[in-house]
Amino acid sequence: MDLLIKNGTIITDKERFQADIAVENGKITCIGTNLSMKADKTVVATGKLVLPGAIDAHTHLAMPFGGTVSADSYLSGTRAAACGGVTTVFDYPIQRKGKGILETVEARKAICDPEACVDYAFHCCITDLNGGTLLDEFADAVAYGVTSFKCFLVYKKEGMMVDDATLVKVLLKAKETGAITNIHAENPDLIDMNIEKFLKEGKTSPWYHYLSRPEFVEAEADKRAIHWAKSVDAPLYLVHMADKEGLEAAIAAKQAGHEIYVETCPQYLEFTCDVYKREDGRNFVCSPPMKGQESKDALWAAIKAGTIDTVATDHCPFQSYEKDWGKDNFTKIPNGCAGVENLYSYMLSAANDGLISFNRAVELCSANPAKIFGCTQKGSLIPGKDADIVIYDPDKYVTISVRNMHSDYDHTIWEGKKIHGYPVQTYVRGKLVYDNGNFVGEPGYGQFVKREPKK
Ligand code: DUC
Ligand code: ZN
Ligand code: ZN
Repeated sequence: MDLLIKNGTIITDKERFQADIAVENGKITCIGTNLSMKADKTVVATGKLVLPGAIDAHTHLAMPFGGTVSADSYLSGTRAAACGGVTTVFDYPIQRKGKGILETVEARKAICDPEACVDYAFHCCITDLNGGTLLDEFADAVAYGVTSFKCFLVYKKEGMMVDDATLVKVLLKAKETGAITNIHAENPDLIDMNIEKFLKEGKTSPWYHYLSRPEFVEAEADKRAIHWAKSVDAPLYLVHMADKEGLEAAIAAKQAGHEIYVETCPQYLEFTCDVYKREDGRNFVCSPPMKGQESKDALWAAIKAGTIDTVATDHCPFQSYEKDWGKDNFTKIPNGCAGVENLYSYMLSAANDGLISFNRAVELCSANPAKIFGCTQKGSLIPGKDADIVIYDPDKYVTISVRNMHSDYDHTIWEGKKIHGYPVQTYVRGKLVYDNGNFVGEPGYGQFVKREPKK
């Protein structure tokens, strides 16, 4: 046996029990009480929780965007992930006009593979169907292990937006091939109209980033995406939901029996649009922006009620000097914030403080993303699965600071946030990658997760 974790409290999405876990060749081989086999390494987890590693289903590493490239490489982003108890990250390669899906994915994989410190998977963003020929590549992409595609309903000027016909074609082809379509929903025409108006009026502070993309701008696009998914009976995953009206529409569609999943992010659970009035408001600029208190309350209610399916981060940090490009014009601020290292501890802290159960935190951050996206070896602690394991100290207090994070960015929106309980060790397929504040993993250890299509 390679590893024996003794006497921890095991938490899955459904259960809580005291047991030992045995690991060999990267897999969980046995879970039981008083396991006595010989192991190369024994870890005593008395008083600690033992959890499945988190899956951050939404990151943008080394992403060319906003006139620059996001500040975390595959190396630093996955190093930070390991230190936050995230054992798999999903990244979003962007297929550009004239390019193929596998061509796009393989180019990113070539960069990611030697750098990844945790396991990784790809959703592929589709921006152009290349006259329809790209649709013929979906089945190959699915066979390769990329079983989700993404459409942006925004970012027209950036050449990433798709029109409704393209969206419907993607929805249908994804359904036919056992894949799922992810959507970034905001209405681009309304955003452009608002931006033009505000800039003409000299309204250039980050507050106008929010006012150019308020609640109803997201809600319209959410509802449009839901409408098309329902109309063609295709599965849909709404990324980074931040508004109450869209959330209610998604929940209504789910409850009517449609296969619709909702993701939100810690920043929408923690902050409101008031952050854009702060002196450092530009650091919080991301899209969609944080919304008002009513939306925040609705998101928490859905987290508690079980109607949100996943929490992921949209991790896309930029350095301060890049955020400063927008000091006098909010449209020049690169969109995105840090989060991958904070995801699991944030949701587990909410559990520790009694807002949700630990089972629910595990469901949102690990079990559900594994199920929705076909990571059959991930997301739970049972014999036969990958030994992606987090040992968590519920009594440890950590105050987040850029100084104790493990990314390459120079500031974080989470600065000063107090976290109750914290991961003390992270294992990826049985290998220790994080130990009590320190990264102890290895670039290149992380593997591509070949995912299974829907049946
Ligand atoms: N939103 C962001 O804020 N950053 C990256 C991409 C996105 O959609
Ligand atoms: Zn997005
Ligand atoms: Zn994103």
